[in-house]
Amino acid sequence: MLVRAALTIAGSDSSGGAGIQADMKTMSALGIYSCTVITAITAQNTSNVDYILPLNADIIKKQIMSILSDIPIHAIKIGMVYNNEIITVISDTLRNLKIPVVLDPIVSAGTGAQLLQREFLSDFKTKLIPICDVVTPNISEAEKLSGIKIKNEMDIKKTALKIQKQGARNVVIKGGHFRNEDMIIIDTILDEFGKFTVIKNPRMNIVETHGSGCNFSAAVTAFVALKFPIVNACIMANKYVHNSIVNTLKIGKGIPVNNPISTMYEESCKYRVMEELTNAVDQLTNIKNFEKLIPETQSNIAYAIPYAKKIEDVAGVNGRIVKVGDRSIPTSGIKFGASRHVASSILEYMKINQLVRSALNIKNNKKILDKCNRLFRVTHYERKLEPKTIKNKEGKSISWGVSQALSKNPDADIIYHTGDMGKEPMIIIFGQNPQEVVDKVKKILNNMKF
Ligand code: PXL
Repeated sequence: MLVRAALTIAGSDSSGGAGIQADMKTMSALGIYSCTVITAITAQNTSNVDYILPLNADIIKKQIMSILSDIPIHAIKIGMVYNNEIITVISDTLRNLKIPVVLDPIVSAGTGAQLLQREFLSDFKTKLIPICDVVTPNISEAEKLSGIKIKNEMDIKKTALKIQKQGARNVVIKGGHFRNEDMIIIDTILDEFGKFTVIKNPRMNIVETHGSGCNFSAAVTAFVALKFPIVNACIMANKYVHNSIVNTLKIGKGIPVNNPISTMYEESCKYRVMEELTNAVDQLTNIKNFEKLIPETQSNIAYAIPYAKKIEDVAGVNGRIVKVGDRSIPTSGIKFGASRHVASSILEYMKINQLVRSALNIKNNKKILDKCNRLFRVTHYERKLEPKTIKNKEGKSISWGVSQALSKNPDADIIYHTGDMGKEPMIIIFGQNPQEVVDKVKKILNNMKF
């Protein structure tokens, strides 16, 4: 396999969320092979940086030379540099290379510690900014580099122009820390032709995520290594990091950690979910007498990706599995977000057991329910007892019912209700995957006489 490689020159973060560790995850997730040069070792967790050990110039230079003498590197990222010795050796070693350089001007950690000693800011500006193709400061880093206090969007543009004058070809100022009234985050790119591009994202309800800056500059580096022009690389990296912030992880006691693997993980899970569900629908519709279990409102079978949070994370038959004479057929293919009711019941079940990710609704009559009671762990809820406030909220009835039923038996295979005015009685069969659900259907039918 032909893979393009990039190099990150950065600090090690023992908590795994930022620095070298974030860069490797991000680049790998974007299909880039990552080589690493470690500049400093930090002892830190999600609350504090406890210790910093900067490495000496000699070992930093040796790491860079080892890699460059062997592996074709298509882009280089510079992260934490800490002191003048490190700044100087990187600048001297990279100065005459023809490889694009992305510079993340890291001054301090999200948890507060100084990651560039204050007295070396001017060395940083004179030795590293002129050798980079793009520099990616956040608002406070941009203020420190430029000496401008940023109060509005005009100031952001002024600041970008000033940093460009210091020698950076392109400048991206990340607006995540910039407070404006309309809850929009603005990232501003100033390219080498003097053109501004503004990227807007809705602000999320997250104050700080550990590693998002590293993920962004690593993603820009990966896209540059893939030969995208800098502005496109920044736009793509912005989208990528936005999704990794949406999926942020509360892994320790301190600030949440950015999750750059999440996009790739979700996509690979979606593929497997589609395959397993398609196979289950094939099996179901070929089971003799399955149509006898299909209710008036028809059936659907659904399957959620791990850690599913919303209806769109759950796949189902686009339409329903319908009874046609003595056969059952799916009206259409499998689609994410296609099922509302069955998907809501899975999402509710997953709140108490993340492993139960599949379900199917079938008809509820005495004969079928008796078999279920004999064969499985069954619980139920009364739709008639549903509070009015919930009834009035579109899509909330099922969640309410499933949580009521599971409070009586949190290990149930089956949840049923006996209906209400205009609501058909229903049975929902749950399982960890669609195959388990299909096997439960087979068991019910094998025990029934027709
Ligand atoms: O997010 C900036 C950063 C970069 N590099 C290292 C870090 C941090 C933040 O904590 O620890 C090594």
